[in-house]
Amino acid sequence: MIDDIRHIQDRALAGLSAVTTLDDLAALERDLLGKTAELSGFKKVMGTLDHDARREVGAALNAAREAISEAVAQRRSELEVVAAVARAESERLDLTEVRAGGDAGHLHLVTQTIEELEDVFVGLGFSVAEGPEVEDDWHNFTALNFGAFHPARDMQDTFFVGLGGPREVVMRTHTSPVQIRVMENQRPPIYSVMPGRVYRNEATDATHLAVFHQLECLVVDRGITFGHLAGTIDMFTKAYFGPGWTSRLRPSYFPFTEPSAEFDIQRPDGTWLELGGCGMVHPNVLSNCGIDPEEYSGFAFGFGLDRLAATRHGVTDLRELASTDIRFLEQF
Ligand code: FA5
Repeated sequence: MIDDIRHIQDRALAGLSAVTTLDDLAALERDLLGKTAELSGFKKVMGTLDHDARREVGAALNAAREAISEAVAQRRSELEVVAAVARAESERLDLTEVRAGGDAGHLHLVTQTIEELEDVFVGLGFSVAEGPEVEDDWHNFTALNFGAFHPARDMQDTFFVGLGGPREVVMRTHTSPVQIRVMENQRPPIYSVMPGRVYRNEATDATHLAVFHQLECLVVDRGITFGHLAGTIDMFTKAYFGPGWTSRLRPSYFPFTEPSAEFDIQRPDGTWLELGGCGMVHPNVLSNCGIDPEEYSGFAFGFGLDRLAATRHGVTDLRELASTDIRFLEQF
C-alpha cells in the first residue's frame, strides 16, 4: 500500500511538471487532491487496518498530499510568471515604429518658434541664456522689485513647490528671473534673450495655458533709451512676421520696469494681438544685481511664445499646442 502511495505521488509530480497552462493546472489539482482523487480512496481502506499499519499508511498519505500540494504551488507560481510575460508581450506597443510614408517626426511648433527667434536675435548680436524652471523667491519676485507684500505678486498666480520655507520655492511664473541671473553673472554691456517654459496656476482656455513659453529680452548698456526698446520690438516683429506687421506700446505697470508698457502687434488685416510687457529696467533691479544705475540703463521685454506662434500659423486655440494629436502636430 505504501508503495502504491509513493507510485501515485511520483506520477502526480511528473504530471504537474508537464502541465503548461494555469487552467490545466487547476483541473489536475482537483484530480490529485480533490474528494474523488486516487489518494482519497485510501482513507476508506485505512479503517480495515490494524493500529500500526494505519499509522504508517496515514503518515505516507500525509507526506504524499503535502509533496503534491507543494508541487502544485510551485508550478502555479512558475506558470503565473509565464502568463504575465505573455500578457506584457501581447500589450507591447512599438514606440519606435516609423509611420507610413517614412515621416520620422519633427520639432514641435513651439520649439521651431524658439529656434527661429533665437536666429533673429543672434543675427542682431544678442546671446542666448537659460535659467531653471524651479526658482527661488529672490529671482522670481524679490530681486525684480516685488516687495514681500507687493500686490503685483498676485498678478501672476503662482505654483509653490514644497521645498525650503513657506512660499520660498516656486515654479517660475515668467522668464524675467533669468534677467536677474544674467545680471548677477555678467557685467554690462548685456544683450541677451532668454526663452523658456513658465507656469501659472490659471484655468486654461483658448488664449491661456497653465504651462506656456515666454521669450525675454534684456539690454543693459550706457545710454540705452526707450527709443531703443520700441525700435527693437518693431524690428523683431517685422523680422518674424514680415514687413506688413507693426507694433505699438501702451502704458502699463510692472514692478521691475519704469516706465512700463504693454506691447501689441498689428496684423496686416488691422487687428491687434496683445503680446507682452516691456519697459526700462528699474534702477532698484540694477542695484539688486550690483549694477550702478547712475552709469548704466537698460530695457527689457517679455512675451508669450505660444501666442506668437499661434498667430503666425493660424492656430485659434492655444490648448492644441499642448495636444499629442499627430493630425494637428504634423501640419507644422
Ligand atoms: C510678464 O510675464 C512680464 N514678465 C513681462 C515683462 C518682461 C515685462 C520684461 C516687462 C519687462 P505678463 O504676465 O503680462 O508679463 O505676460 C507676458 C505675456 O505672456 C502676455 O502678454 C501673454 O502673451 C503671455 N501670457 C501670459 N499669461 C499667459 C497664459 N496663461 N497662457 C499663454 N500666454 C500667456
